[in-house]
Amino acid sequence: MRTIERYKLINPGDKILIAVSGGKDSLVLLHILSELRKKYNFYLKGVTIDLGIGDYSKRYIEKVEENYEELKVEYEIVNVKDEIGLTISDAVKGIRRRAPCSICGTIKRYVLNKVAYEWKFDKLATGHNLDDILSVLLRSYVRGDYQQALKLYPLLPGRDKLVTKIRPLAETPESDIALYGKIKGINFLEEKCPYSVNSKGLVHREMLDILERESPSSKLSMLRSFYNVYMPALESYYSEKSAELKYCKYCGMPASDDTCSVCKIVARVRKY
Ligand code: Q46
Ligand code: ZN
Repeated sequence: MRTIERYKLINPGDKILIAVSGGKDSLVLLHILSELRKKYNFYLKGVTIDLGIGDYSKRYIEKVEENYEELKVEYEIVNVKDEIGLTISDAVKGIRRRAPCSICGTIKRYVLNKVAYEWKFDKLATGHNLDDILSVLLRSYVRGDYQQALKLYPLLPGRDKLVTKIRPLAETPESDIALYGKIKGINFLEEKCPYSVNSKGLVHREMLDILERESPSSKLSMLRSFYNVYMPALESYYSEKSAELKYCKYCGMPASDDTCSVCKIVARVRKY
């Protein structure tokens, strides 16, 4: 509630689509938003992507369905193959040199935005937590990709076919989410995705944990100083350089050049 109110994430009457994966963060967020529906007066619907990662997909879909039904939240399961013509396993096998989670992340962001736009939702809520956001921030700092870091705010306003994104758990550490899930007895999938082994970002998380242990509340103050001090400076720097929104010539969705990153993945796998 503190994050929702501080960053004005929800307005009365909003239609909010929540992306639920079956893991603890998105399921905890589902339970919290479901409980807050009356207080903030918004409509909530869930969406889960069937990524086509073998039996793992079947197991997380079962788990999310149990939770949606328990909370009486309307939901839809969207099959990634119906949306882009490929499963995540097809894409990962077809592009060996790119990390699976990078391919999957690009595709998931695309599909979630596309359905939220087509279903006319005001906002798309995701379960990214404090540790997720700081580890991306650290990676973008290492790579010098500060434009990426500008997308890490709890509220990312949409425009045209880009739906507004909200991250109500942006200031909540992963450990608090795990504890909340345990206390509330939330039934989530403990099994990890088969592609998550060796995924990047673990070392950044460990560094952040060391920092927090040595100096408690470092994580939150690091995030707040980024939002309050560095972000405004970066925004004014990049606003002069930011290009107009372009559209993909194949699917019509927003893109940074004439082909969006998902149509590029599809073309590489299909070897056009
Ligand atoms: S589903 Fe996709 Fe995750 Fe699996 S391939 Fe990686 S990003 S780990 S949250
Ligand atoms: Zn496209």
